[in-house]
Amino acid sequence: MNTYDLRGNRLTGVSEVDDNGDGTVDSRYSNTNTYDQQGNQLTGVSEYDTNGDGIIDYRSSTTYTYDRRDNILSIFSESDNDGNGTIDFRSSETYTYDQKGNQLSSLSESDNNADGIIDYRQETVFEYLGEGQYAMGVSTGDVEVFAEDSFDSQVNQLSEQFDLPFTVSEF
Ligand SMILES: [Ca+2]
Ligand SMILES: [Ca+2]
Ligand SMILES: [Ca+2]
Repeated sequence: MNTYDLRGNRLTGVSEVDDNGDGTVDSRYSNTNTYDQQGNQLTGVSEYDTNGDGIIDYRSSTTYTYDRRDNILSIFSESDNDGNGTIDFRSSETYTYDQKGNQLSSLSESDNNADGIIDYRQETVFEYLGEGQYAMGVSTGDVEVFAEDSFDSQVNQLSEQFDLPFTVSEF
């Protein structure tokens, strides 16, 4: 059971499982999404009734934001892992880009027990070398802000060069 908007984006999806074929639903999963005018997903909500009693046992929601070029700026997620109405987990991803739309950084943070204190953080920075290659620095743990113009000691610079996983402008 899925519904779609005029652009073909999936608005809702529901799957029901009858494990033993007795005609009674044993578990039910639903997903509801919203989109902006450009077709970018704005929100997504997932609900899971693991025992088919009609009471949601797991719920998660995700919110997305974009810049004017439709580059994704942030993803915020939170989940209620036991269906008691209290959020148990939060995470966020935030991204920055240069003028050409090349990704410059991404920051992942998660609060694994939703107590307001970040438990995990990873920041990734990209430096473009031209001809479709870039260097990437990844920092985990207690990250401090590091200089824009260099990879300092808090960042493990990878000497390898990677083929770009996304489209960039020609240099
Ligand atoms: Ca249930
Ligand atoms: Ca909860
Ligand atoms: Ca925490």
